[in-house]
Amino acid sequence: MKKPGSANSDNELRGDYTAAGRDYVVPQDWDTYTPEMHDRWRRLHQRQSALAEKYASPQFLEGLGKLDCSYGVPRFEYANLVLGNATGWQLVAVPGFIPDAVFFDHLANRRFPVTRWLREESELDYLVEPDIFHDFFGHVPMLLDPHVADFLALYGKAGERAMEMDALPMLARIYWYTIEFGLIDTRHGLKAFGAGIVSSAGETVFSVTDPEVLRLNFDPVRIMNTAYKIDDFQANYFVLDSLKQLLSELVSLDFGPIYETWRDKAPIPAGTLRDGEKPWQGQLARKES
Ligand code: HBI
Ligand code: FE
Repeated sequence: MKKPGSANSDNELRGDYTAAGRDYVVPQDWDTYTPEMHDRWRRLHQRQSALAEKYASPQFLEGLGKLDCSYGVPRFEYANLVLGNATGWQLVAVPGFIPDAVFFDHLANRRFPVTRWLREESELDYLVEPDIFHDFFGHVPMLLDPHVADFLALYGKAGERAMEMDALPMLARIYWYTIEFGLIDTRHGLKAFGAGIVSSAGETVFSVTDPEVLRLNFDPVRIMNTAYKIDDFQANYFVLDSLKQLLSELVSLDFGPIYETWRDKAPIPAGTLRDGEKPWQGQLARKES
């Protein structure tokens, strides 16, 4: 990971880290968001919530409905009332990307770090780093789901061992292919629940309607060995049968031997079906105009 730095120069992370302590938590300073920013949030929210109605999972929609964040940049202290009651999670504001160990420690303690800055007008469709729209709109609705809530805390607790064992990339792929880019098979067809998908207009439609892209059944060990893309739509997605599967298949897994077996081997390139492997087969979502 890159070292957190100051605002906006090449190779440095965006965001102001000067006020950040050891836990990287900063005040949200909600009063400093401008009317232009609130308007930009409203437009992003409107576009993505309309797409979510068609293509996102019921749990995402249920969570989004409880957050009441369509009017402008949301206040974390209000969301925390809803979250605290539902699953015991709390949001903390951070300047942007934070070091792995700090990130894991927050998650292990049911604190979700949310970036405080909002993307620029020229970046409505695409950006690499997480901003407040990605972090809040994408992640917070799912934190209201009890399975995701418990899974993420468990993921946070798993971080330390993965770092000690030099296997962080393997663990990080679990997060990537579920929390960020996960799909779920529902009675109403294929739906998206990953934050990276639901916060992106293009990928929301692509991930659940494209007839060509590779989709595989959820399989934690396969996921830990699958490379991913950070600057383009994913070349493969993993499909859950239910959010319960996140916990049921992961709590029983002994990560130590898995890390030892694969950490020094090259991962499977994204988008590759291996010999004898069967892709996920089920009902795609229909592309609506
Ligand atoms: N920091 N703010 C922020 N958001 C992330 O998603 C994040 C991070 N630091 C580390 C990190 N993700 C990942 O590298 C870990 O999940 C491995
Ligand atoms: Fe994210």
